[in-house]
Order: sequence, then C-alpha cells, then structure tokens
Amino acid sequence: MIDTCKITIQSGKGGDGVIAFDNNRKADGGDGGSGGDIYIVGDLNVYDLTKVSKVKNFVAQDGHNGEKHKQTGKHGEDIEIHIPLITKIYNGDDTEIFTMSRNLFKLKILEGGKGGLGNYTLRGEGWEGKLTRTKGEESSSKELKLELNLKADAIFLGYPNAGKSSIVNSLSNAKYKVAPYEFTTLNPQLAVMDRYLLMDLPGLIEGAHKGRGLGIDFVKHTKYSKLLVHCISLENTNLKKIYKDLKNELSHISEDLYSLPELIVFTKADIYSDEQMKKVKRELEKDFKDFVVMSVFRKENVENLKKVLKERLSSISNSTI
Ligand SMILES: Nc1nc2c(ncn2[C@@H]2O[C@H](COP(=O)(O)OP(=O)(O)OP(=O)(O)O)[C@@H](O)[C@H]2O)c(=O)[nH]1
Ligand SMILES: [Mg+2]
Repeated sequence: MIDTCKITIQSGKGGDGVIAFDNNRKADGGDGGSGGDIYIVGDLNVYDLTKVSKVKNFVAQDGHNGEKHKQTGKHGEDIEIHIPLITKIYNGDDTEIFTMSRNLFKLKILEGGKGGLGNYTLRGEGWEGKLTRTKGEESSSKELKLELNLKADAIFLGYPNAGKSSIVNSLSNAKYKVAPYEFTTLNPQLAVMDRYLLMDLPGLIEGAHKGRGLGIDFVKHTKYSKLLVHCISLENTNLKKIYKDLKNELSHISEDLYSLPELIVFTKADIYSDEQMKKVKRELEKDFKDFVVMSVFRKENVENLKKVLKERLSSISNSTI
C-alpha cells in the first residue's frame, strides 16, 4: 500500500486565436479553446495512492486553436486525479493546500491556459484590426505531495492470527488474504459494511511500540476511528491476560487508541460445541462485560456482529460515507 507520493501536474496550454476571413473579406477567425484543467477528486472507492503514484505525471490536454467561421477551438480535456479519503495535499515546498475528506468533492488545483482571441473578436476598422489575434496562454505546472490518512469507522485490532481479516471479509464483500499463520496482513486495509468503513489492521504484539512485529506505522491511519473492535481467538486459554497485555501495549502506542470505545469479539467460536460454548460464555461473563462471541462460519453470528457494530457506530456518530 502506498500512502505518500509526489506527483507533477501540468494544465493544458490555451489554443491560439486565428485570423480568417469569410467570402466578403470580413474577419471570422475564432478564439482558441482554453487548456484542460487539473482536478483532484475525493473518492471512497480508491483505497490508496498506488495508482496515482504509478502515473506520477499528469498532463491535461492543450486547448484547440480557433477555427474559421467564428468557431471557438475545443477546450482541452481536463484531468481528474482520484485520491482516497483522507488525503492531505501539499505544495512541492511542503506548504499545505487542502485536506480531501469528502467523497466526490472536486478541487480545481490547476487551471488551463485561456484561449487566445481570433480576429473576429478583435476585429476593428481597417485591415490592421482584422489582422490581429492573440496566442493562447501558456500551460502551468506544479509539484504536489499527497499524504494519505486512511479513515475508518471501526478498526479491527488483535494478536496475529486472531481472525481479524476473516471477520472483516465476512462483514463486507472484501476478499483479503486469510491464512493460518501470523502476520498475514501487512498493511491496513479497508472494507465497506453497508454505510460504514472497516479497517483491518496488521496483527499486534507486545513490544510493537518498540518496533517488534510489524511496528506501529498503522497508528496514523486510526486517528479518525470511532470504535475499536478488539479480536481475541478462543483458541487461547488465558483470555483475560491476552486482553490485558494488548490493552497495555495500546497504552504505550497511543492514548487515543487506548481510550477509543471498544467492542471485544471472541473469535473462532466453532471450535466448541454448543454445549461447551454455554460454559465458556459463563466464564467469559465473569471477566468481560461487553463482548460478542462469533464464528465466521456461522451466518447468524456474522449477522449478529453486523447488527451490534451498526448499533454501536450509529450511536457514536454519523458514518464516514
Ligand atoms: N475455526 C475457525 N477458524 C477461523 C475463524 N476465523 C478465522 N479463522 C482462521 O484463522 C486463521 C487466521 O485468520 P485471519 O483472518 O488471517 O487472521 P488475522 O487476525 O487477520 O491474522 P493476521 O493478519 O496474521 O494478523 C485462518 O486460518 C482462518 O481460516 C473462525 O471463525 N473459525
Ligand atoms: Mg489479517
């Protein structure tokens, strides 16, 4: 996943105005069309800056020259650069321009050159007036730096292999990689559950704040989240310790993350029979107040978690989308 990149943008040059005459020797040369503009568009369906960084140089089309019969040249085609929410846009010298945080908001970042005027527009008395025209404005260019802060309503955190990606996939139509080993997920990844954005995070281990495991680079992406979904696999026996250790790690990583509203999700419930599960639940209730038990292989569990998450998120604030 690419979350920062530098790009250059160049607007289109304006088309030239032309000199032309009709059959009665009257000026009828049209104006040039304006050059293409560059827009930056916030797009919920773009998850990172990979595509943008591959193109790197964005050049809008030049305006077309004017034509006879007073016809204005065509406007050069604009370019729209789609970027994810929330992306900060900086000038090449690192001064901030704008933070893109709204879906489909279109920011005109560079305007194309204006078209020159043809002799019809500039016509005056006598030949001199009829022989005047102006050239189109030059194009302009600029360097930009883009920096993505992924935004999600709910973030899924837990030890490696806890089943985070499996749950995020089950709640959405995402198909992120799931595997029976640790650190399958290497970068934050987003998924959509109805109106809500979910963020699947890399597995977290103790000492991550000191650089262990995959570190804590992901934290910058959790800034706007409203709910922490703390995933703990029922395969573990010491659930209370696991929970406490991870909370302790969070307290070292970020105060904001530590104090986010939280829902504990015990995963892989299908390793127990229904009968065993009743007992397990009774035990859990002794140590935990607010939790959900689920298996991604049970449709009713997935639906229930979806419902709980939606209730929580709607009671906290509006959805991101
Ligand atoms: N039995 C059972 N296995 C599950 C369940 N959910 C996930 N698994 C399995 O647990 C393993 C880990 O699942 P992932 O979803 O990759 O776990 P993760 O927490 O995203 O792992 P990392 O990305 O490495 O941190 C995979 O083999 C899954 O098939 C579940 O509800 N029941
Ligand atoms: Mg994963």
